[in-house]
Amino acid sequence: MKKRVYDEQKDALKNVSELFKTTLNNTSDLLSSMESELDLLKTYGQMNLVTVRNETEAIREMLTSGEVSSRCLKNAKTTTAKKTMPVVCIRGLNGAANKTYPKYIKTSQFTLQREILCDTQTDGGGWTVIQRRTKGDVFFNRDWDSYKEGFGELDGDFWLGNEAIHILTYVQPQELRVQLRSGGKDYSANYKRFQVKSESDKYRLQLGAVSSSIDDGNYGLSYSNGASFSTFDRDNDQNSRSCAITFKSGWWYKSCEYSRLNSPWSGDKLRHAWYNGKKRLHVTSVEMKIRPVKTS
Ligand SMILES: [Ca+2]
Repeated sequence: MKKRVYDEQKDALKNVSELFKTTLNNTSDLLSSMESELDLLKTYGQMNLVTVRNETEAIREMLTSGEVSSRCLKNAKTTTAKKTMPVVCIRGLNGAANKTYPKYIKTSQFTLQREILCDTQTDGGGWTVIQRRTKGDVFFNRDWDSYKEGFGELDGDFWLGNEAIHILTYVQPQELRVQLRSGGKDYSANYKRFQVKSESDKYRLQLGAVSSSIDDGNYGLSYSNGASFSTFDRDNDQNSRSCAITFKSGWWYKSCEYSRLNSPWSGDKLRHAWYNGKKRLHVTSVEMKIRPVKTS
């Protein structure tokens, strides 16, 4: 009898202790999320200040040079309003609470007026997925406007959209991770900086240094550094023909490419979709994801 009571008390204590541990973990996660958001707000505040300063300077120049017109002022104002702070995926939701969060969660993105997909676990999490090819059920040979707006569903294959990617990479410096599966093996290429310029700059790609076994800085996506985006209806490449028509997909082509991760599925793979300097890899799944560069 005594032993039973003792065991029951022991179990009860154990449960309380477990509960306490979970609560502590959750609180710690919440705190680190809040910390990240504070950092973000701080960065955004500084960026806003810079924007206001630059635009004040531009308006002052217009006024003193006599070039001012109501149209110029209106344009300057529209541009500022568009670049408001996006909500981004938060780092640090993994670790001790690995089981609490699924690998992918959707978050409402108010600036972009859509949901975004967050990868909460890969290398510390905090990634916004901008491209995914895993099923092959979404048509990727689309026109300029489709690539601008984005297409597909977050649960399957999709392209987030060049305008959204531009805004996300304009507001804060971002890093890029390309994850691909080839020949039953997983590879990743991490780029220290990733920015997509505005539509007037043809969504030009700017990449930083890479660390990867499948991109040595000359091949893979690195080759596309500085390239404008092209689609079958907008030939912005450096080839006499249209690379987007040849490879049936929108991409950052030069003349033409060492990566084409939006190309059509052929059976169960994207054939020859990545050149690593030695050979062309067939890709059976790919994800491209970005997150703000750590400031500290
Ligand atoms: Ca061309």
